[in-house]
Amino acid sequence: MKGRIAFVTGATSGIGAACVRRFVAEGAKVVATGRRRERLADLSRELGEACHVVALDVRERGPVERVFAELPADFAAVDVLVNAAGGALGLGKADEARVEDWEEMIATNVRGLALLTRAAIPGMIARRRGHIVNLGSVAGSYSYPGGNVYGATKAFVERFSANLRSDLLGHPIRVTNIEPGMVETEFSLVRFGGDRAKADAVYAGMKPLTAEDIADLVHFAVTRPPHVNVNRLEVMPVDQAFGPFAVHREHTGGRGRAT
Ligand code: NDP
Ligand code: 8X3
Repeated sequence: MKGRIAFVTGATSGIGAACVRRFVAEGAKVVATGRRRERLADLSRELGEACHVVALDVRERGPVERVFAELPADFAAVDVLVNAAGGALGLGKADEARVEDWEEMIATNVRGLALLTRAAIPGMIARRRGHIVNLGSVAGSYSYPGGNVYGATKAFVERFSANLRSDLLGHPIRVTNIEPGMVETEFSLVRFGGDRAKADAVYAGMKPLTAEDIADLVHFAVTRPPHVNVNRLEVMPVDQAFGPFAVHREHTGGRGRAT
């Protein structure tokens, strides 16, 4: 990673923060971004000159479009973009979920990720060097109750990543979608609106992935030889797997059958 410059969104917590620390430990320079300024200041103090921090809300189009042009010269030639900013809000079924949560997930996980990527690509093409790493999810491929819009935003990330590969064919720019299952970060705390007991219950009695496990996969993808593109990496804890298809039977009660 020596001589490389990474730009990481969602760097104030979890997977993004772990990527920043891993990249710096491997000799890269990193632009770390997120909304919480105090966390960014902590990261800057911890990592020193190798880490340049920028407060950035990926939902704000103007700042996102300007952010690469406004970087200091020694951080400007970004060749790795890690789109980690995002998350889930709520676990309510489609008829009871908060519409505001849906709007915010779409604004961050879909629109923000797309805008950031769009802003990063021209510089990568000009420098003939680049790698876009997106944080998708198993929720983009597999359905679960209450996953409704969150899973759909991650399906977008998977398709957008693949479509980027089509558009970037002929340029030496790589695109990878990392698709984790359960990773213990602030993800569930955010999903459940700060309810610590509910968040802890998600990981109770099982061994989840860690943010460092995912940073390790991101590092793996970006350190393959230049002719190798890791398209998708799906990963789960050993303690997580798939369920059978759900079938509604009338004798179990619950909602009535469509007539
Ligand atoms: P965390 O909640 O720990 O981190 C989320 C990060 O996103 C924070 O740094 C937060 O920073 C940032 N963020 C949220 N909204 C915005 C915004 N509008 N603008 C800029 N930054 C924002 O969760 P994870 O680290 O687990 O999640 C990282 C990514 O990985 C997400 O996209 C998530 O969907 C995905 N993922 C997570 C899994 C898990 O089980 N944990 C599994 C699969 C995928 P701040 O609030 O300071 O802005
Ligand atoms: C996060 C993983 O299974 O909670 O994307 O949706 S899951």
